[in-house]
Amino acid sequence: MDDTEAEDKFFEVHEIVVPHIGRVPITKGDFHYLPSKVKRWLAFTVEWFRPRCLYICDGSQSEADEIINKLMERGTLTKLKKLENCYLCRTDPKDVARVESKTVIASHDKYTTVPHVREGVKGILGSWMSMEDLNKEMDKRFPGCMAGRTMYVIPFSMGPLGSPLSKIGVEVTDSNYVLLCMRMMTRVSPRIWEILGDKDFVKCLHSVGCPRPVTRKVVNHWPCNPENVLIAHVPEERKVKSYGSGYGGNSLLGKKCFALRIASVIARDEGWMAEHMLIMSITTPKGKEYFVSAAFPSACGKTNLAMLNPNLPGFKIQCVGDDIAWMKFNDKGELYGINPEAGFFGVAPGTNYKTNPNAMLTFQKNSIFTNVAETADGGYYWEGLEDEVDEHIGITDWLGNEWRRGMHSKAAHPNSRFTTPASQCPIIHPKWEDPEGVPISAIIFGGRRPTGVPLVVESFNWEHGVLLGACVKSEATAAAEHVGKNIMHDPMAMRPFMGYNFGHYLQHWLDLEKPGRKMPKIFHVNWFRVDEDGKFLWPGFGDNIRVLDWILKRCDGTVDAIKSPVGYLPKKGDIDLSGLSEPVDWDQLFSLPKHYWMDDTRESRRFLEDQVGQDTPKKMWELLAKQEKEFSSMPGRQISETD
Ligand code: OXD
Ligand code: MN
Repeated sequence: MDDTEAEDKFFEVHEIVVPHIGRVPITKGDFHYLPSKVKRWLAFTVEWFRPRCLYICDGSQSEADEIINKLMERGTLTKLKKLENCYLCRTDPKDVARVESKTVIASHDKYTTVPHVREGVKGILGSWMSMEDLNKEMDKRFPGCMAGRTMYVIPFSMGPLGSPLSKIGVEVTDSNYVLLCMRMMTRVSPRIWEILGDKDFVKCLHSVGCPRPVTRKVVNHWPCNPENVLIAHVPEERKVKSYGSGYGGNSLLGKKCFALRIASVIARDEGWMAEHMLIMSITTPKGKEYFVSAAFPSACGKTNLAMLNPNLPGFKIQCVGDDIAWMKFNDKGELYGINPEAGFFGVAPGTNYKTNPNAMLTFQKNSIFTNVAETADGGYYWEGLEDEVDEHIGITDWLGNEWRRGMHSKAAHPNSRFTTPASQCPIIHPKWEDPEGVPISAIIFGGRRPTGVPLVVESFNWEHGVLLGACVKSEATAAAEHVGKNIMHDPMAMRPFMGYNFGHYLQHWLDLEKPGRKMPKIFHVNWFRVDEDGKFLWPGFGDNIRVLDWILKRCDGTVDAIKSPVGYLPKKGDIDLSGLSEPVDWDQLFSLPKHYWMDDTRESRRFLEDQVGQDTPKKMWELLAKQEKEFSSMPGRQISETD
C-alpha cells in the first residue's frame, strides 16, 4: 500500500478517475475495499464500457428494495399483490430464452474447445470462435455499451461462502433485473472482497447493449439488443463476455456460463466435475439416507425430481440443488457434491401443486416471475394451473394481452420462469450449504425418450456409465431457441454447456476412476416412454420414488438384476408398484425392441463419429461394439425377459 492509498482509507471514495473518460461517480459502495486486482479490472472495464456511474453491490435487502422500487416505477416489474414481495417481469418478446446459436467459446487452439467433427458436419457440442474474432466482435459491441447507464458491480460466490469447493466471480452488468436475480441465484456479499484477497476470480462482463441515447425501440421497459446477442466464454482467461440479452442463462452469468462452461474447464484442470445435475437426498423408511445426483437435459423435470413428493410411504426427500452440481473426490476416495447456486430458476409452465408442491411453496414470497401470465387479483398463471386457479378470474397473458382459457395462444411463455431463493424450499436439506458438500452414492442420467428406452437401467460399471451419459438424448426444449419435438443428442445433458472438447471431457470422466476411489453407480432413467396411443407408460412425478428405491437397493446390493445388452434391468417385482392408481405394463416399460436398439446403437456410434471423431476415447468404441454385437446375436424381435 503506498502513502496515498493509506490516506485514502480514511474516507470513502465516491468517484474514480479513468483514463480517457475522467471522473466516474460511485453511487454506492466504497472502491477502497475492493481487492487491487478487482480495482484494476474495473478501471479498465469502465474505460471500455463508459457507464455513467458505478454501483458496488452488497447483496443486502435494502439494496434489493431500492432496485425493486426503481424497476416498479419504470414499469419493468409489477407487484403481484396476492403474494408477499413477489414481482412479475415481462421481457421484450424477442428476449425469452438462452440463445445457443450465439453462444461461443473462444480459445487459442480450436480443438481444446470443440472436437474434430466429420468433414461437412456441423458440430453441436460447443461453438468455437478464435480469440481474434472474439476480440473483433466484442470491439463492435462493448466500447461505450453502458453509456448513460449504471454499471452494477456484483461480487458473488458460487457455493457456500468460503467453502473449499466454492469459486468466486464478479459480474459487471447494466441490468438491475440481473442484479435482483443474481442475489437470489448466487451468494452476493461484501465478504467476498475479503475472501478474495489477491486471488483470481472469474470475470463476468454483461451488457444489455442499449447505450443511451437509445436508438432502438425498447419494448416492455426491457432494454436488449437481440440482433447483436453474443455470449462468449474465454475459459483460458476465466472470463465471460455477454452482450445483448437480459434473460436467464444469457445474463445471470454465475449459472450456465460460469458454473458449467467455465467451471467444467476449471474442474478438468483441478480434477473434479462441474455438471448439469440436481442433488437430492432420499431417506428410506429404515432411516438410511442417500444422496444422488441426476443429469437431465433442460426442461425434463429436473426441478420436479429434486423436490419430489414421494408416493411411497415412509420415504423422505430433501433437496440440495436442482440444476448444477460441483463434485469432487475427497481424500478417502468418496465423491462429495455441492450445489453452487443459491436459488432456483425454474420453468414455470407445468409446475403446480400436483407436479411440484415444494416448488410452489418455495415461490410464494420474495420471488420474481418472468414472462408468466397474471391474474386479475394479482397472482401468477401459466399452463398447468388450470385446476388451481379460479376459472372465472381474468387473465393477462405474458405479452400483456387479455387471455381466456381455450384460446389458441399460450398464457405464459413456454420458457417463463420463477426465480426464488433455495432457502425457502420447505424440503431444502439442512446440509445444502455444508462447505464439505454431501456424499454422492449414485449418478442418474435421463431424457425424454418416447420409445424404446426402459424405465431404468444400471450401467455395468463406471466406464459403461460414461457411455450411458454420452448417449443421452431428449426431445427438444423451450429453454433455448429450439422448436418441435425432435429427439436431440444431449450427451451428459451438457450439450449446450460444454466448456471444452467433449471427447476430452469423456476422457476426464473415465480418468476419474482410480484405485481406492468409491465410484458411484451410474443409472439411466426414462419417465417418458409412451404406448402406441402416445399415452405415458409410467405415471412419473411422485411415483418416481419407486425407481429411486430400486436404485438405492442396487447401491446397497440388496436386489439382483438382469443383465441385458444395455445394462442391468430390474427383475419383475423388484420395483415397488403397490398402491399405484393405475396398473403399469411392466413388459412394455422394460422391453428392448431389437431393431430399435440395433438402430439406436448404430446411431450413437454415428453421432460420436460425426461429432467427436478422433477425440472419442477408445473405450467408447469398444463398449458400443460390444453392445451392437450382443443385440445382433439376440434371437427374436424383442428382449423383454425381465422376470
Ligand atoms: C436451465 C436450462 O435454465 O437448463 O436450467 O436451460
Ligand atoms: Mn438447466
